[in-house]
Amino acid sequence: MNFSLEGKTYVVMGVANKRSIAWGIAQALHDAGARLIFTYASERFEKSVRDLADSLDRDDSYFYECDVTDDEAIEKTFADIKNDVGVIHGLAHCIAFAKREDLQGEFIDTSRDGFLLAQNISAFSLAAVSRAAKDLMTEGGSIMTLTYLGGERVVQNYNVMGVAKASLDATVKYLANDLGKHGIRVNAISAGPIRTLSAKGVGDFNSILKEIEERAPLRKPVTQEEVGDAAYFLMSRLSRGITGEIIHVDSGYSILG
Ligand code: NDP
Ligand code: KAL
Repeated sequence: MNFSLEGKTYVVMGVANKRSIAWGIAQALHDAGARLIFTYASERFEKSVRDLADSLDRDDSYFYECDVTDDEAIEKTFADIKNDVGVIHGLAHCIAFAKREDLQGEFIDTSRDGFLLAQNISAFSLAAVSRAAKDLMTEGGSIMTLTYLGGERVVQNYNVMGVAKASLDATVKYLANDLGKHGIRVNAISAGPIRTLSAKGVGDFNSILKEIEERAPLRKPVTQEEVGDAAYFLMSRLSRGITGEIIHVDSGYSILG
C-alpha cells in the first residue's frame, strides 16, 4: 500500500514562524509529497511564511491572507483557492487567540469581549473555514485542528482559552457528524506543550515543561515533528475510519490523574 500524499493539496492555516506547530505539520505533509496552500492572518507574517515555504524544494505553493474573524476574507480566500487550484484534500486549522490579560489570574474575571474574542478566533473559525472548504473537497477530505488538555480539565492560567478549546472540541464532533456524508472527516490533535510564539510570555512555561519531563509516561515534551507526523496520519488514508476524534499527542500526559 502507498501512503504518499503526492497529487494531493492541503491548506495549512496558522504558520507564524519556524516554531509554529503549523510549520511542523506543513513539513510532514510536504515530506509525504503534498502540495501546500498557506494562509496567514495579516501581512505582518507574510514574508516569514513565504520564506519558510521557499525552503521547501517545490515551487507550486500558494499563499493567501485570511483573517478568520472576517467572513468576507474567508469567502474570498476559498474562492481564490478554488480558482487557483480547484480541488483540495484537507485543511489544518492551527489558529487560536485570547487577550493576554485573560491568560493570567482567575477565569472569573474574563470580560464579555475577551470571552467572545477567544471563542470567535479559536473555535467558531473552525466551523467557518470548514463550511468554505467543503465545496472544494469534492474527492472527500480531512480537516484537523489543534486543541489542548486545558479544554478538558482546569489548567492554571489557560482560563478563557480552556473554555474556547472545550467549544472547539465539541465543534469538531458536530462538524464530523455534518460532513461525514460528504466523505469529509474532522478530527483534533491535542498537543502537549511546545514553545511557540503563542506560548511566549504566558504562564510559567518552564515549570510546565519540567512537569512533563518528570511525570509524562514518555518523560519528554512532544516536538513539532511528532505532531506533524500525527497530522500526516490524519490526512492520509491510514486514518480513513477515524472522525470526530481527539487524538492526544502529548507523551501520554493526559492519562495521568
Ligand atoms: P503560533 O503562535 O505559532 O500560531 C498561532 C497562529 O494563530 C498564528 O499563526 C496566528 O496567525 C494565528 N491567528 C491568530 N489570530 C488569527 C486570526 N484572526 N486569523 C488567522 N490566524 C490567526 O502558535 P502555535 O503553533 O502554538 O499554535 C497553533 C495552535 O496550536 C493553536 O490553536 C494553539 O492553541 C494550539 N496548541 C498549542 C500548543 C503549544 O504548546 N504551543 C499546545 C496545544 C495546542 P498570525 O501569526 O498570522 O497572526
Ligand atoms: C497553560 C498554558 C500556559 C499558557 C497559557 C495560555 C496560552 C494560551 C494560548 C493562546 C493561543 C496564546 C495567545 O493568544 C497569545 C496572545 O495573547 C499574544 N501573542 C500574540 O499575539 C502572538 C504574536 C501571536 C502569533 O499569537 C497568536 N496566538 O496569534 C498552556 C501551554 C502549556 C500550552 C499552550 C501554549 C497551548 C496553546 O493553546 O497554545
